[in-house]
Amino acid sequence: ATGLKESLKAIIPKRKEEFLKLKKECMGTKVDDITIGSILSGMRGNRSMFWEGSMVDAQRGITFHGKTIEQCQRELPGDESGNFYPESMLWLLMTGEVPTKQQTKQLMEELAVRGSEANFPIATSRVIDSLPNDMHPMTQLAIGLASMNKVSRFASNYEKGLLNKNNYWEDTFEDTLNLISFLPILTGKIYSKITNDGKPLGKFSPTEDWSSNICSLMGMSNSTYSVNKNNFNASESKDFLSLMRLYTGIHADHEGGNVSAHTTHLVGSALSDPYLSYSSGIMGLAGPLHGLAAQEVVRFLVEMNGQISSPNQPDEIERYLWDLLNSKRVIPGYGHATLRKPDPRFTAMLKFTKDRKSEFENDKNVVLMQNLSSIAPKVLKAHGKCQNPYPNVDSASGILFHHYGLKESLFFTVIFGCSRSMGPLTQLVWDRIYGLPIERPKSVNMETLKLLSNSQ
Ligand code: FCX
Repeated sequence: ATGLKESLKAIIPKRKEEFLKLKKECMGTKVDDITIGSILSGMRGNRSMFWEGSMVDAQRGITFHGKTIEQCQRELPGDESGNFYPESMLWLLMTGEVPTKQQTKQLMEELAVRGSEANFPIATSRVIDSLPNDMHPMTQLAIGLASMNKVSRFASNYEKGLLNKNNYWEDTFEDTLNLISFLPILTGKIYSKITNDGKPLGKFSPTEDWSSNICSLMGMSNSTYSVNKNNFNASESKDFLSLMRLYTGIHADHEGGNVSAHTTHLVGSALSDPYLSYSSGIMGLAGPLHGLAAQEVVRFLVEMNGQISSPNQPDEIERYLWDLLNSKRVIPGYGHATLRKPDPRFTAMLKFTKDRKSEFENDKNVVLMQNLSSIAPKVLKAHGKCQNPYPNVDSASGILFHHYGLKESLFFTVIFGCSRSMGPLTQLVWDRIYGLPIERPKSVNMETLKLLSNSQ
C-alpha cells in the first residue's frame, strides 16, 4: 500500500485536468442568483464556494465525497465498535477514496510519529505554558495553533523564495499533516491547564492512534498513568474512546460555507500558512451560534432537569420549552442554517446511546436529551418561526462527554476543533493544487442597494 502523499500525488493530474477544463470552457455558466436578500441574509444558500470534501443536503444531511455517515461506518476502516477511524476519514477527505486497512494503519503511524513529544514545537509549549490557566480553552487553542506558524514549512519556504504555484500544495500538505498530528498534545496541554494546573494528565504513545492519544492526554483512559482524574474502568475507557472516534470522525467537515471552514479557506486564500489559516477558523468555531452550541445544550439540559420533576414528563418539558421561547430565547441544539431534517450526526450519536442502554438509562440528562428529540420538534413547529425544528449534532454531543466525566463544557469546542481541522485543511491543500486565487467578493453599500432596487 502507498502512503497518503503518494496516493494524493497519483490522483492530482486527472483532477487538475478536469478543473482546468471547467475553468477554460465553463466560466460563464450561471450557478445562482444573488439578490438583495442574499446580501442582507448571510448569503444563505447561495452556491458561491468551491468545496469538495463534503456536501450538506437539506434532506440527507452531510455526505463525505458522496458517502453518508452510515456508508462511512460500513466502508471506512474502523474499530470493533463499528466506528470508522478519524484517520480513515482524513484519507477519504484528502483523496476522495476509501483507504485500505493497511493504508489507514500507515497513516495512523505517520501521524503518531509526526505528532510525538519530540516533534511537538517547543515554542508552542512555551506559549501555552505562559497563558493563564483560566483563559478560554478556545483562545488557548487558537493561540497555540497560530504559534505553530514558527515551524510552518510553507511559511518558511515561501519566505526563502523556494516555492512556486506548482509546488505550494506540497508544503501545505506537510503543514496540514503536522498540524493534525500536533493536536493530541496541544489538546492535552490545554485540558491539563484548565483542570490540573498544567500538570500532565497522561502520556503520548507513538504506538496509539490519534483519538486514543487525545483521550490519554486528557487523562480519559484507564491505560494512562496514575494522575488519571477519572479512574476509568476498562469498559468506560473503551466507550469513551469509541465516543471520541465517533465524534471526531463525524465532525471532520460540514461543507465549505460554515464559519470555521469558510474562514480557513478565506484566510488561506491570502497564502497564509495552514496554522494561521486554521487558527482563524478556530476563532470562528468559538462563536455561540457555531461550535459553542454543544456547551449551551449541556447547561440547558442540566438547568431544565433542575426544574422539572423527571425527564420522562413530556408536559413539563413542553411547558419549559414554551417559557423559553416566549422569553425570546432559542432552544439550543435545534435548527440549522441549511439542514431541513434531523441531523444524521445527531442520529449517529443517539444510536451510540441506544447501543449502550444500560450505560445511559440512569443518566437523567441523557434521557432528557433523548426525549427532547421527539418533543422539541413539535413545539418548534407550533412556534412556527424556525425553518428546521429538528435536533442538530450539538444537541447530543456535549451531554455524552459530560456523562463520561468531561464536565468542563468550555472544552467541548476544543475537541470539535481537533476534528474540524480535517475538512478545511484538506480543502486548503486542494485549493493550492488547483491554484485558487485570493477570495475577494465585492461589497456594496446601502445607496447601491437602493439604486439597484429602484431600477428593477
Ligand atoms: N429555537 C428557537 N428559535 C429558533 C431556533 C431554535 N432552536 N432556531 C431558529 N430559530 C428562530 C431564529 O432565531 C429566527 O428568528 P427571528 O426571525 O426572530 O430572527 C427564525 O427562527 C428563523 O431562523 P432560521 O432561518 O430557521 O435559522 P437560521 O439559519 O437563521 O439559524 C441557527 C440557524 C443554527 C443559528 C439557529 O437555528 C439557532 O440559533 N439554533 C440554536 C443554536 C444551535 O443549536 N446552534 C448549532 C448550529 C450547528 F449545529 C452548527 O453550525 O454548529
